[in-house]
Amino acid sequence: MCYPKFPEECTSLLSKYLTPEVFDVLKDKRTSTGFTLNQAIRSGVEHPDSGIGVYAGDADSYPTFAPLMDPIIEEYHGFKPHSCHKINLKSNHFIPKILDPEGKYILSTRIRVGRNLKGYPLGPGISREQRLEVAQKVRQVLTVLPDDLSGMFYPLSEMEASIKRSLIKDHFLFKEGDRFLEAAGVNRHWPEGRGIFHNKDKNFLVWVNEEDQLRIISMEKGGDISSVYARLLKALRHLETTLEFEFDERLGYITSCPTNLGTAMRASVHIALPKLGERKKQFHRITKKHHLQIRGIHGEHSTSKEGIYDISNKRRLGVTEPQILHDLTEGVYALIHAEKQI
Ligand code: ADP
Ligand code: DAR
Repeated sequence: MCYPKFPEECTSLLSKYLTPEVFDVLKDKRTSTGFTLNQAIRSGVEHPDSGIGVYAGDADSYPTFAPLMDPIIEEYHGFKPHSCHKINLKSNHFIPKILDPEGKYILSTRIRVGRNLKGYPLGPGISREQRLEVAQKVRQVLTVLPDDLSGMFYPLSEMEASIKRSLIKDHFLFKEGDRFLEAAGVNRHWPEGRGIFHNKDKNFLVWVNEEDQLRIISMEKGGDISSVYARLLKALRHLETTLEFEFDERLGYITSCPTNLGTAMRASVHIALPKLGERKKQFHRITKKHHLQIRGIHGEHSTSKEGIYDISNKRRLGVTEPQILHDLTEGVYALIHAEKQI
């Protein structure tokens, strides 16, 4: 394996931190499941427009490739190597704030967490048989969820194209063919072992074997972050009684992309900010101050439409879940205030 060449304009954290010295230390290393540096960096080498450019093939990838992973984690999350992640899912310390009483700005709210089963490799490194085993185990647990969480699992391989298109259009189902995930080996044997669980109201959903083995999602129209969060906590309490998730004292919940470590939580609102959207500097100044990220209405790598944006927390590691919701609440409050002022 030779040292990869990154184009001048490449700004990925991989290109910044994979120095020739780090490469020499890591190039022949393998993790406990045999995952290599070449596999971990393939996405960022094939796609120099990556923001990060590296994926973990198993939990052991983080200690094995630490000279590369740690500086990327530190820069993305602002997380010091000697720090320890703190989880706070037990109590609802989040103090809700009425953000949009007339419903003029916030169209919908979604909170998701990524989880991976303990003892299995992650998406980039998992085998076909292991991925099917994960799907089977998760499906068994999902299909016995009680009350308002109860619903059905829909394997992607048995889903009609028209249903798939409509679920994606309505923001319920993951998009397919992400080139970064493709290059990382996450999409191998697609669509085998992939699917979506959702309840009758489609306000509780679980993606199975997309970028992570589970993406556990609570979402609803409007801006009631508290109600969305309470449903997610209830679902997690149920799932944690039977499923054991990959967890590390320092890095929190283990995920295939380093940007999702820790809480693995992304809390977002779809919000109409047509005037502020025309003032990019002011828009980004407010989101940066509250550690927020701007995405388009179809999630990552998509564009906004009619002044509607996906606003969500950037940091997931080194912050607790209530702190993430606090960042989002305060940030959205400031964005709505700025929109009203214009
Ligand atoms: P993830 O949040 O799982 O990392 P994406 O950013 O790709 O992934 O978003 C996944 C889907 O969820 C996309 O269709 C996106 O439009 C939708 N989505 C995200 N936030 C919201 C929201 N607040 N309301 C409705 N849909 C949302
Ligand atoms: N596209 C990859 C991943 C960035 C974070 N998004 C995730 N994990 N979905 C990149 O390096 O830009």
